[in-house]
Amino acid sequence: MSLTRRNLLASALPQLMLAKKTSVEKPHILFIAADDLNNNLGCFGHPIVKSPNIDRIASMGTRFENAYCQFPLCGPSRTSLLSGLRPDSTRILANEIAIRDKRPDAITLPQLFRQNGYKSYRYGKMYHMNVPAGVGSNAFDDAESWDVAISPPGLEQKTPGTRYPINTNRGPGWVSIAFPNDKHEQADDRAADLAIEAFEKSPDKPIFVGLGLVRPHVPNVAPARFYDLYPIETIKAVVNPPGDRDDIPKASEIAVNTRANDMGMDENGRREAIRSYYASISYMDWQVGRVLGALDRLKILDKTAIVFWGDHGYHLGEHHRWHKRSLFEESARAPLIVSAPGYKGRGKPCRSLVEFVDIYPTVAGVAGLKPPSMIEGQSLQPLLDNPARRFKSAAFTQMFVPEQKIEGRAIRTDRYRYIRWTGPYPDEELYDRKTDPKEYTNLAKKPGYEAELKQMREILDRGWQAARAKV
Ligand SMILES: [Ca+2]
Repeated sequence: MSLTRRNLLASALPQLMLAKKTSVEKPHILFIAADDLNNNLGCFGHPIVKSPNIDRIASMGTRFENAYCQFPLCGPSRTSLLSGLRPDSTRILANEIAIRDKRPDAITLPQLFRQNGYKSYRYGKMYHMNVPAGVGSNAFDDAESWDVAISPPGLEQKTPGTRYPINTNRGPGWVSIAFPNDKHEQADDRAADLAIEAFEKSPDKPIFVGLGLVRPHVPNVAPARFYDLYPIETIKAVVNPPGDRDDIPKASEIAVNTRANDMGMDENGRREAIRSYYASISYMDWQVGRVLGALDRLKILDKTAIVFWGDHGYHLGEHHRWHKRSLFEESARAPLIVSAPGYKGRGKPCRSLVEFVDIYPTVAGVAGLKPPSMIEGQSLQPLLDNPARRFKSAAFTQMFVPEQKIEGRAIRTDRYRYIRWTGPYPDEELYDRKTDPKEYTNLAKKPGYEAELKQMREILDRGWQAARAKV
């Protein structure tokens, strides 16, 4: 009898303790954005990029292997994910437009937290900020989102150091600089310091901290020790098959803003550009690590929900592109990692299709907040518990070129990527990712794919509502 009771106690006790330990009703929110970051991170399987701190967030939470931004450009993507509204609803289809200009009625994610007793902080780039020219400026920010908002300045392309030849004349931002020490002269340094100070001042009362890092956006400025992680002889340039661009629609090439011919870089320049992008990723990751270290030191890591995202992907030579603004996988897909106290899918990948509009209801949900009915995403909380669960049947990404009124709309299903271009150069693209994961062969230009095209057109026409997850 007593033995049974002891066994019962012994088996129940750890579970009770676990339940108590992990049920944080009102967690701190650490909401980290990186700029122009694609999925070239260790935790997403990159063979050489070193990102130990972001990998640590992934080990505590769920990394979304198939997360898609709604618009592959800073301003439209950020206003969409921060408002929970798709670009068709924000009507922000270009940079340099503030959310209130188009949607004064929006309740942004940090604003929702403010309405529910949280103090919200923004350090660095959350909404659109031109980099490098606008670093330090508050233009296009949203006053209603933050109690405290600081855009630290930085030396950016004026940083003294070794300049590597990336061999391009694309403007002052396109430089690669290794500086000799860790002197605090970059915007991200100060932004991370301020985030740390915010947690130090409020360890017990939960706060929402938006940390907006501007790397790995060009200029690729980083301490030399991060360049040293990537000896140039280990860097391989992308090799595209001959004629790859022959079946890419004209609208698609215009949308990437003429940066589709390797930006004039020779192979050495391309390798240097890749290397400096990787060095910038590791430098940005180091800033993330400084903030995680503060959460460790303050003993609040297990009371903090951490969301890490890049605003859209980025081409490093695929299809000869060095840019975003593309509806190919490398530009539409972006990193998303969510770690929140109390969920079971810790350290696991989630391969289900998710969209950046889903970030809003997820972050609100892990803090027990109810999002406004206008938002257009779905909470990923079921996937934080069970990453193997199926979610959406398609993810939607769109693009717009105001000058020529070119509109592109892409869907990603489990198997295919389908893109429709309308405007002066109407066209279609279809890629079978099962047989062509690099999206080199546009099947819309080949006979024999009528059934697949019909199906994809229907999914695009039915829209995101029909692709929603059944939860
Ligand atoms: Ca091609």
